[in-house]
Amino acid sequence: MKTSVSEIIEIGILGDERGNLSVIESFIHIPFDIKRVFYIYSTKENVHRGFHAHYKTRQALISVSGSCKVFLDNTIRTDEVLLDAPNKVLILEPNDWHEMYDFSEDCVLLVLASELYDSKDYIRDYNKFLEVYSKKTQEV
Ligand code: T46
Repeated sequence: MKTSVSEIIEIGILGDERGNLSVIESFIHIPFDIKRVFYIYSTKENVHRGFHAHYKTRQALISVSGSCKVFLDNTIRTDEVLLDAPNKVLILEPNDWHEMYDFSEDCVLLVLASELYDSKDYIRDYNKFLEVYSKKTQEV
């Protein structure tokens, strides 16, 4: 388990007179195979989402439109990341407790995930998260 909280990858912007295009390929730009894609949008004012970690799933978060903030906690460190550009990719490891908030009205938060959806992969109780990860994170 890594001990640094946030890993931000800046991907290239392929621009020409028509506008921009950015690309994310498994194992080239992000360190896992993409099995699932979902996106969060039309988020109401003052909404906070997330409040969990995972057992197995690794994820990449990109605000492809607008902006939002992500709070991260890996039991050793906490961090707050502003996702405000479509070429900024936040890698979330399973042991990153995360909360998303301050969504702009036009925010479209794209999430690439390493696993298919499984509700049993979620740790939604903060004390359980500490129990599962505090020792493992310190062992690195
Ligand atoms: C995460 C953050 C960044 C599904 O049925 N399939 C799916 O693939 C997903 C992602 C969700 N759902 C269902 C489960 C809930 O009934 O959609 C509903 C909303 O999901 P949730 O409350 O988990 O949404 P967030 O924004 O709290 O968390 C989501 C992801 O679930 C989670 O993996 O890391 O975005």
